[in-house]
Amino acid sequence: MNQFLTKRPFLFFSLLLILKSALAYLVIFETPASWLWKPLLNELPFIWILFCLIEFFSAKRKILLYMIVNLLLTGLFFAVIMYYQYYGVIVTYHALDQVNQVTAVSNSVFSLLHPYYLLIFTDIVVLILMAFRNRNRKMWRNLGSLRMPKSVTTVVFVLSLSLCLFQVLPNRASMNEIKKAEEMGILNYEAFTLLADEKKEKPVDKEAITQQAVNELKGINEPADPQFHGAAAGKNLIIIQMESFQNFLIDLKLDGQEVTPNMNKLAHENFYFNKFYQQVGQGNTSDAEFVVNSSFYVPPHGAASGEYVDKELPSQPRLFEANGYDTATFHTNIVEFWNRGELYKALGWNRYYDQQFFGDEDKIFFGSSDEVLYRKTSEKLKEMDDSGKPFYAQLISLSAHHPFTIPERKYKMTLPERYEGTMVGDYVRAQNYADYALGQFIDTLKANGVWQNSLIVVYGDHVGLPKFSLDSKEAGLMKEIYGRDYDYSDMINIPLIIAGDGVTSPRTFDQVGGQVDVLPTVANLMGFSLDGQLHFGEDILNQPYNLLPQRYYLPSGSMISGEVLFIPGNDYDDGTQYPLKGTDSGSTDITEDEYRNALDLLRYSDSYIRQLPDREQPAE
Ligand code: GP9
Ligand code: MN
Repeated sequence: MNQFLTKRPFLFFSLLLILKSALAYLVIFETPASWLWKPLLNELPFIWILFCLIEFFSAKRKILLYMIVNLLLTGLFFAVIMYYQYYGVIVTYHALDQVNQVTAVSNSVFSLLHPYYLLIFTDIVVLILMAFRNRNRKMWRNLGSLRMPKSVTTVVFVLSLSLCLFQVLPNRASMNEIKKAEEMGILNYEAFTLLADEKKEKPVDKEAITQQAVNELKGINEPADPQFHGAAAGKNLIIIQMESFQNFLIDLKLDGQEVTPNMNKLAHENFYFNKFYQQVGQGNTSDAEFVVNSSFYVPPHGAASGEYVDKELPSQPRLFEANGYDTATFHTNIVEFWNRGELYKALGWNRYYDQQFFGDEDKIFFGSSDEVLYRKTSEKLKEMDDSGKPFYAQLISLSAHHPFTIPERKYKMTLPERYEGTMVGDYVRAQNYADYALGQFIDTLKANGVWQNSLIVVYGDHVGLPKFSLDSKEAGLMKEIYGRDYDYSDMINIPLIIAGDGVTSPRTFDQVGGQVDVLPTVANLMGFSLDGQLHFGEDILNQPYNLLPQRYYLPSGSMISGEVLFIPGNDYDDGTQYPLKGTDSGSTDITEDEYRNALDLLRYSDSYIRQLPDREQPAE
């Protein structure tokens, strides 16, 4: 090996990096047959460009440079694999603004770390050890003299560069990021996203972005006399955002044991939407807070709490305040996480309660347990209710957070043996605990009278069990739960429940809805006018048709409408139509017009927000 390494470092390191890219391809792309030739064709040219540069410019420390490039590219492949395992996304430099949160989510990161992925660093450890062995030192030092002939390097360089351009240029307009990375090659894709400044895209003129234009794109008409208008007028609004709560939990029984009895009861005694979908992006929980409270879509890159917070956002807290309400939001983590302090100002909340208020009593993961969240919040809500001024309060639960390994003292159920030690089992048990805590909250509010004065809205913030994170045993357990393979549309399916004494009755709605629809639906129930407040969601108590653009957790250009989830290929024509699972009626394909309209809606939302006036910053 020594000989090969020292005489032919170009080939030696090429071989290593090809094997590493093959591992990434095996994990990420669903085309196992191509796992070896694709990396050869797609990754090697980029690697060779770097290696040629070393050959051109370095004499003395050549091996050291090869080792550094090897380390950097290995680190990149490793990050890509790990990130994909959690989010199903090819990570790019855009995720770097999340780095400061990596320590906070370190237990999530470690739970995803299959030891076998660490093998990707084996060669680096071995090479470093070899370099320090005494008898090798001299040999390493002399390597500078061994250069590839300049003519060969030049030919390889020009060929590699041409091949890279040949892979990047035809695929740059591709809609679906995973396809794009597969066609371009992962390294080319990384370089391309870094160099192509997508913010340059010209925004849609703000004069053109009207409610009428949005409604036309969505193909809806607002009824003159909507049902349930003002049915909850004068009530408080309490919105509970449940961490990682997916819809399959509703009515789930494991060997006869009900997992979420309180949510089930709430769903069956009230309005329950079972075809409701997440619309979050990189900002996860905080994006769900943003979408629900603004009725805008998440930005093309980054978290809304990073991208949009300089703006004075038209929002649900502002709408309630304008109608005489007090507003407050409650979460047991610190407010700096996800830059929420700024997000809350942009959304116009009157107050927030974070770790400073909840303390660190009974901590699970980032903050106090859901039991503490609900207990302390219910006291506050009681005070607010007694003040005579109606309120809008949002609660963000936290205990059922990835990796779902809640402490044993919080176990409220016994898992069937086959679920023990799996992420599916841990997830179910954490949600069972979250449901237990929610049950206490409901009981307290019913006992102290706040429940009777309030409209309650409950939904899940986002997926807890990404399809990409499951090993084969866990995929088997999901199959047992669903009675079929667990698929994309299941993954992003969350429940929405609306409950209010004298307002709701037992009823399950099966039209499609998404987080963006909460604001207009609630506004109608409260009897508030949305004239002059642009919203991309719709009142799902009055609109049978919906069109929900998706991004991030599914490739850009994905969308749900009718009975179908559509995921594009490079564009519409090579996309895939996935009938929503569990729908009996025949599904009609999503049309190209609907697809283009969904993309326009995303552009409209982003353009509108970017042209809003900046928020007034208080003088220092
Ligand atoms: C912590 C919470 C983390 O405050 O937002 O949840 P996540 O965004 O990772 O789902
Ligand atoms: Mn979350």
